[in-house]
Amino acid sequence: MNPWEKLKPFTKPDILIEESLSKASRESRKISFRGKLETVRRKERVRILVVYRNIVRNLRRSYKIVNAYLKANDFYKDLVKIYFSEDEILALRSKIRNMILTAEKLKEKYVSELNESKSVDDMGRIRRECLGRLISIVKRNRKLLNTALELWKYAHRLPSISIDEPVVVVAGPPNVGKSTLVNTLSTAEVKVASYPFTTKDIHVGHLFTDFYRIQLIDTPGLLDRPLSERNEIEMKAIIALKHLSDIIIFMFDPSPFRYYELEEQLSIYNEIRDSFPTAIIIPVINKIDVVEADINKYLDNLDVMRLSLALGIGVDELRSRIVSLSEEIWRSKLH
Ligand SMILES: Nc1nc2c(ncn2[C@@H]2O[C@H](COP(=O)(O)OP(=O)(O)O)[C@@H](O)[C@H]2O)c(=O)[nH]1
Ligand SMILES: [Mg+2]
Repeated sequence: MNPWEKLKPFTKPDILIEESLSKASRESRKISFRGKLETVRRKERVRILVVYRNIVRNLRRSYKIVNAYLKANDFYKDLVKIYFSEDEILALRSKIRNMILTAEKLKEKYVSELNESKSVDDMGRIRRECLGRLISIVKRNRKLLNTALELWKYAHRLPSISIDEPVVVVAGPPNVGKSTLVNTLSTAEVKVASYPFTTKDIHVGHLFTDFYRIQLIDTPGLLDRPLSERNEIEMKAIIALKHLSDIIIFMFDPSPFRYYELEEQLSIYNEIRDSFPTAIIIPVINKIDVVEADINKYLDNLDVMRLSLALGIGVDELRSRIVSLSEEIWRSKLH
């Protein structure tokens, strides 16, 4: 599952300072009069505590966001590493932890000074000094905190895919029927959800059996072209996909509308098969209702399943094949 999915963002550093100060003055106005010295002491203490709490609450949230990286599985780690380096994340984590510790120490120090102070002027000075130092923690680390926010923005929208359940990835040339297949096999109760995945959207549908769930993943624009045509980000996304692909369905398109000639489709197939050495690959030919290209000439040696999603031919057979292969995968994941 996506470890960022349920994490909340935190207030932007620039807004955080203003927000904390105005909360503090609002709270301090609620203090009722109980003799001059004690009233001032209580007001100043509230101002310190409110600013402290607001800043630390946000720092803790940012810590959780960064720390979630350490709990993520390799699929999510690889996706995050497309845009953030691991060193950067680890450094961020320890810096945020230090910021929290520093804020705690400052609060302790100044609150106890305030408790011992005997003059109104002193109390004002103590509060100003404390708030100045608390605020400067945020100001000095504005860039770091913004990076943590960027991480959240990117990571919390990554698809929610469980590595404990079988994953079937659908590949093949543009327009072959990949999306149609995912929609056809996905059980009706669950809508196919679309998630931004690096720069593309991926679609995740589910196929339910009596005991377990199979995740069907359509990756538009990712596994549909020769490797040489993919940019660096796409290559990294493909690497990330390796961690979770148990089964790959590769679809060939022999129809008059084919995007690539079969020879080329075969070389894309070979590339994908070689890039995902641990996945079970199922080659299928779709659109047999409108075959035009000479399939046998190119795909003779492949044990392909013949399919027409348009006419519903071969769908049950493919579903059974996926379910029976997935069962073993599911059992092995249970260990
Ligand atoms: N003739 C025919 N058309 C199909 C078949 N399966 C899908 N299509 C059509 O092919 C087009 C592309 O399908 P789509 O699922 O969007 O392909 P994708 O780009 O691989 O996701 C759509 O117009 C589908 O209706 C089929 O078995 N036969
Ligand atoms: Mg599609």
